[in-house]
Amino acid sequence: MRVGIVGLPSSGKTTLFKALTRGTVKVEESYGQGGKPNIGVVSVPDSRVDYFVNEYHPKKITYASIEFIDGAAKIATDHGRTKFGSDFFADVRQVDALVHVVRGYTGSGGEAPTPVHDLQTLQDELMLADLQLVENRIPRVEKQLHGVKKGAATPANVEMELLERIKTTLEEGNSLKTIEFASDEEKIIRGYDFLTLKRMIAVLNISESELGSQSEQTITFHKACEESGIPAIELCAEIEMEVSQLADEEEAEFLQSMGVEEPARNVLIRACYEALGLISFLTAGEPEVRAWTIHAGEKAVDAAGTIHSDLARGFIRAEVANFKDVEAAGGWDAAKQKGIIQLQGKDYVVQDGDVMYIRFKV
Ligand SMILES: Nc1nc2c(ncn2[C@@H]2O[C@H](COP(=O)(O)OP(=O)(O)OP(=O)(O)O)[C@@H](O)[C@H]2O)c(=O)[nH]1
Ligand SMILES: [Mg+2]
Repeated sequence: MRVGIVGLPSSGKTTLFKALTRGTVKVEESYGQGGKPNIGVVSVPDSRVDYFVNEYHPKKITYASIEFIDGAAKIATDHGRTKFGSDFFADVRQVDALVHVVRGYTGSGGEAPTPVHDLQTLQDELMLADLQLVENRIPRVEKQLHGVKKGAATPANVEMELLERIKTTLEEGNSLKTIEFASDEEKIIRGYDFLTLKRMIAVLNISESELGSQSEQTITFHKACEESGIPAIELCAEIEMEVSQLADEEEAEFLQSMGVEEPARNVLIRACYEALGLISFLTAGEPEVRAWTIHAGEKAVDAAGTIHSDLARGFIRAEVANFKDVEAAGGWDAAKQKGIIQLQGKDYVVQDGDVMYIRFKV
């Protein structure tokens, strides 16, 4: 799963990226035009994995992960107006979701923050980028339409009708999320990687002094996000970055002294996971304790296939218990003795936090 970090210049994207990756990725500080994006893989924090690590002391520990991409800011300033190059979003085209960082602190030149305005500015830019995509595509499909009868249900006609509808929607300033696509249309759409169709999370990057208080600005921002159907969180990227560079124990101590349970980066990582419609199931034993990623709604046989295709092919049954019940029972073996573990067939819909043992035959 890949998540792209977007936002206006100097909103704190790279600072947030450093916090998310805890300094494990070397960051190019001054990439400017034509620079490379920063890419880092981040573990999804999961206390359920930690629980089994304590129980089994496994040889290998694997958390679920998300790849974050901090896009190079290909941006120019033209007569004081920020101009997005046509490839501004090039680095984040092929992502599954976007994190939109919005400046909530006073800029280095004393500029007051305008988060709601900035949120809209970027939304508009995403729409313009999608519009450009459609406008580039239409002439190509038009060529394919030569000699095709109007109204005939050819793929080119279907695509053309769809492109026109998308174009109108965008020109009217509406999100593509407002369109209901038929299943054949959805297939076409998937190939385009429209930005406004991607799931998005907004991050209000507030100043340190605002931490811990719900300021007017934060409340207004949350309201604007809610109206646009965008989940939002606030954090201070600079503090997050500093905290993230501490060793685990130091970090825990620091957070405790601040009265905070966990770093905001963890809240954000999990929010991304959720926004992507992902859940985790767990496998636990001495060789490995691992969280596996599947989409909500997937079945036991899909879960087995995520581990290995042989497990899906030779699937017999799955032993399943949810983590909460395993923990309450005092571990997997205890849960087994108490009869909490159930045998489930191929079609069982896996729940987040299910602990599974797949029985299979090759
Ligand atoms: N006061 C304050 N400054 C911040 C915060 N986060 C980032 N900054 C500062 O804002 C400037 C830009 O931060 P970056 O993380 O480089 O911003 P960016 O969005 O990656 O910028 P571009 O890649 O140039 O678009 C830096 O000088 C940071 O120190 C914050 O939470 N509070
Ligand atoms: Mg940057």
